[in-house]
Amino acid sequence: MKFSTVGGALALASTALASEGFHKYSYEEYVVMSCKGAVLSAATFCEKDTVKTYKCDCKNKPALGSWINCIYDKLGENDKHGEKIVEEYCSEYNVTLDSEKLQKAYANATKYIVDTTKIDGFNKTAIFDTPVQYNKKKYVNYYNSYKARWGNVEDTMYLGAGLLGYWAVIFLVATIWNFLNKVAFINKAFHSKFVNTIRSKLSLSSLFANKKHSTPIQFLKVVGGFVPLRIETIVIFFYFALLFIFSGVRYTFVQNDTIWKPVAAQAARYPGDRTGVLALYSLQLTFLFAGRNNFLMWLTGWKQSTFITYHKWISRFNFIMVLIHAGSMHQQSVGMGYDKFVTRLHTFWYRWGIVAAAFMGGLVFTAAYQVRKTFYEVFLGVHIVFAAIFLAASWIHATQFGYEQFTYALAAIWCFDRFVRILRLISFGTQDAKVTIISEETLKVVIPKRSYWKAFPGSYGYLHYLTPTTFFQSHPFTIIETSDKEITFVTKIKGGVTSQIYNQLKSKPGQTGIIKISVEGPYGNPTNVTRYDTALLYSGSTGIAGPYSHALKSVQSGKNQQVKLYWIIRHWSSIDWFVEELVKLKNTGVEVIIYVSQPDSAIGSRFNGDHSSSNGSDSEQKSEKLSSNDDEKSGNLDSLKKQLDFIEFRYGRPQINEIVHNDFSESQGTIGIWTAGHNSMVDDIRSAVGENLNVAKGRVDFFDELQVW
Ligand SMILES: Cc1cc2nc3c(=O)[nH]c(=O)nc-3n(C[C@H](O)[C@H](O)[C@H](O)COP(=O)(O)OP(=O)(O)OC[C@H]3O[C@@H](n4cnc5c(N)ncnc54)[C@H](O)[C@@H]3O)c2cc1C
Ligand SMILES: NC(=O)c1ccc[n+]([C@@H]2O[C@H](COP(=O)([O-])OP(=O)(O)OC[C@H]3O[C@@H](n4cnc5c(N)ncnc54)[C@H](OP(=O)(O)O)[C@@H]3O)[C@@H](O)[C@H]2O)c1
Ligand SMILES: *[C@@H]1O[C@H](CO)[C@@H](O)[C@H](O)[C@H]1NC(C)=O
Ligand SMILES: *[C@@H]1O[C@H](CO)[C@@H](O)[C@H](O)[C@H]1NC(C)=O
Ligand SMILES: *[C@@H]1O[C@H](CO)[C@@H](O)[C@H](O)[C@H]1NC(C)=O
Ligand SMILES: *[C@@H]1O[C@H](CO)[C@@H](O)[C@H](O)[C@H]1NC(C)=O
Ligand SMILES: *[C@H]1O[C@H](CO)[C@@H](O)[C@H](O)[C@H]1NC(C)=O
Repeated sequence: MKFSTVGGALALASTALASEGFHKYSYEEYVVMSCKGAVLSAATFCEKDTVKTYKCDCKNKPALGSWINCIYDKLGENDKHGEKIVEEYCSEYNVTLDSEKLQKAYANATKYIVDTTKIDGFNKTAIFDTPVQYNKKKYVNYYNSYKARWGNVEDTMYLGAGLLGYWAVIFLVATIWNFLNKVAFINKAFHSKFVNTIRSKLSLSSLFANKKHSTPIQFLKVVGGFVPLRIETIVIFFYFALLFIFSGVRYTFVQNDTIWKPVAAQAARYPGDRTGVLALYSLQLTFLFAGRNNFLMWLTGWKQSTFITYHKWISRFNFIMVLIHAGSMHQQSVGMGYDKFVTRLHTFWYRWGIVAAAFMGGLVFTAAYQVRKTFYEVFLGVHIVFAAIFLAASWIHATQFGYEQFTYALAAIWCFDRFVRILRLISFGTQDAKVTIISEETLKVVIPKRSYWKAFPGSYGYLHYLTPTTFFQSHPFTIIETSDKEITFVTKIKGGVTSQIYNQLKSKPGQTGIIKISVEGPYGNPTNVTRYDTALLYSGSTGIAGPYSHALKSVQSGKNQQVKLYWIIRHWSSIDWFVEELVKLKNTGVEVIIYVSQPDSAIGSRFNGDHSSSNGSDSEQKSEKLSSNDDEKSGNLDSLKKQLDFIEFRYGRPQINEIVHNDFSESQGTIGIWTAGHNSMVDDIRSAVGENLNVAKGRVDFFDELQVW
């Protein structure tokens, strides 16, 4: 058989596959297909007959007789399953056959059948008109070749399902744990030395001893990123191992392959098919984990940043898979001759495959930490556009081979997330928010809300400032719900949208403005502060939002529990933007401790002599006045402390390990810890919690509410 025939067969095979989608071949179907080839190797009955078309076999009597003779020989006479397949194949050519007709054809064929090998000088390519015995050696070649090719595809489907199964098991365990934990406080039992050791070495631990998880690592100021927790690393590692193993096992190579004669073409094709389809499976996870409304967050209680971590790593592995796929397929094309490669290069599906791979590479590299850190919005825009192009390109490419269902699923996952996001925005509606710059470092955003829209402590929402230049951006901030009628965000002024709003407001009277906004939320997993005998809330800067909400919840619930709220700030003036909230904790059981790491800093305008004008337009003049006079400052400081006499002030940066150790040893019963703040502070707390588990008298649950991605 010539290359062109192989190529034609291949093209037809892919078209056949495309029209059918994934097709599981039965033993009988392999026999039916192989018999066709084995008969064609013995004699020719029609002009232009090929091994992949069945027109001749369905319409030409001796051809049909020879074919069914082979099939019955392999499957036994009157095998119904084999007959069904023949009937199916022939119905495509509008030839209606049934069991009776086939048996008749068989009976007649056996009367006249000849063995062409016994005919001297038999011309195999000349049209012949008597039924023939099939070529037994060729039958084996055909059978093995089909089996290797389609068996690999079938294996790939199972292996792909296995990849998803790996995650399914993890999610199942996580879900059961999450719900047991919510229904009954089973965790109480888990406070033995053994469990604590596992927790501190495994589930609570950062990957390396440097404690870094929320704090990015960086090499040479160019390469960098966030390091997964140790437990996350294990999950990722085993996934990688599975991909590695699944890409490398269960290949059979066939001597005298009838589909791809050159060994290189065959050897490259199997891994090519394998990695391509495994990537399609794996991509489902990539798309699912990237969303804000991923139902697995709700089931497992894991936070969004955990899923983003997995999203990143799975995507990196996928890119490697796609590179192997592309390389193998290129190798296979070239292996079948340079012409074949050129022909393929001119097909739309080959080209869209290249486009998909290129944009996938673009996605991985433009998502590098340096890009996200410096140009978050650019990264996001590029990520969305590239992902859309990638999806379209892989859709077109996969459709050619009947794998388009995978891309439907990807599109559905993405659209669903967007749809829910829109619903959430509609449910919040647009509101006039009062936005105030306080202490030149924070925007305080107070937003009226409808009463049916309810947040919970620790929840966050994506804020849209509906101004012409910013409406399309959405940034996550932690929700403080102090009453049924409004929510508050305290947002640190950084380089992006927060500084745009800052610039709009800084010259306004009182540095305040009314801005139309919308909020997409609430997101996050509710945690129950009242469930613990002791609640330890460690926060820094604007990270106070979550821990404060938990403290407030504890107060409102009236539960008699020990609550300690730490707030670590750099300057005295930071108190200005949170004082109204803090005052709500006065005369409650909540112990509030504020660390001011730069105690020499100036007092904010709020406590700067004239207490009445906290929101006056003259605040700027006041801040100039601040540090001018030490005596005045100490007077103001005294007055600040007097007004906030329920708060304990401590100077300097705290020793995190020390506070955690002391708090654990002083507290009774079960402990819940919530934390958000500076990245390195949160990393220190995580490590301190792990180290001190045995110091605590009861079970300790740790809720790291800082999310970075
Ligand atoms: C769940 C969650 C809750 C948060 N709660 C608060 C809070 O209560 N108060 C507060 O001050 N900050 C909070 N943040 C951080 C806040 O989202 C970013 O500081 C803010 O998006 C920066 O906006 P920007 O345009 O001014 O920043 P830029 O100067 O453009 O970026 C600064 C950094 O913020 C991060 N960032 C920017 N945009 C996003 C985004 N859309 N999603 C995730 N990260 C982003 C990037 O790492 C970037 O390097 C929270 C973050 C998360 C993920
Ligand atoms: N859920 C969330 O994901 C979420 C919620 C709210 C806020 N945030 C983000 O969290 C961040 C808040 O922190 P920030 O960056 O604005 O903080 P910051 O002002 O830089 O630091 C706050 C205080 O923490 C101290 N501190 C920092 N690291 C410490 C450590 N390892 N041990 C002890 N003290 C330490 C600092 O002391 P020094 O002065 O000595 O450095 C400073 O007093 C913001 O970036 C905000 O956007 C995220
Ligand atoms: C079979 O019949 C259908 C309907 O009559 C027709 O559309 C189709 O083209 C036919 N196929 C072949 C291969 O003749
Ligand atoms: C075999 O048959 C084909 C087609 O009829 C013809 O072109 C070819 O010359 C024949 N070969 C021999 C050796 O007779
Ligand atoms: C039986 O086979 C012979 C030889 O191919 C053919 O001439 C004849 O028409 C066939 N008869 C029937 C009923 O199919
Ligand atoms: C929180 O825990 C307390 C004490 O175990 C319980 O009474 C309360 O119902 C819980 N609240 C929620 C919302 O689960
Ligand atoms: C803010 O200033 C206005 C007038 O400028 C005043 O009416 C209002 O009471 C002040 N608010 C607070 C909280 O001081």
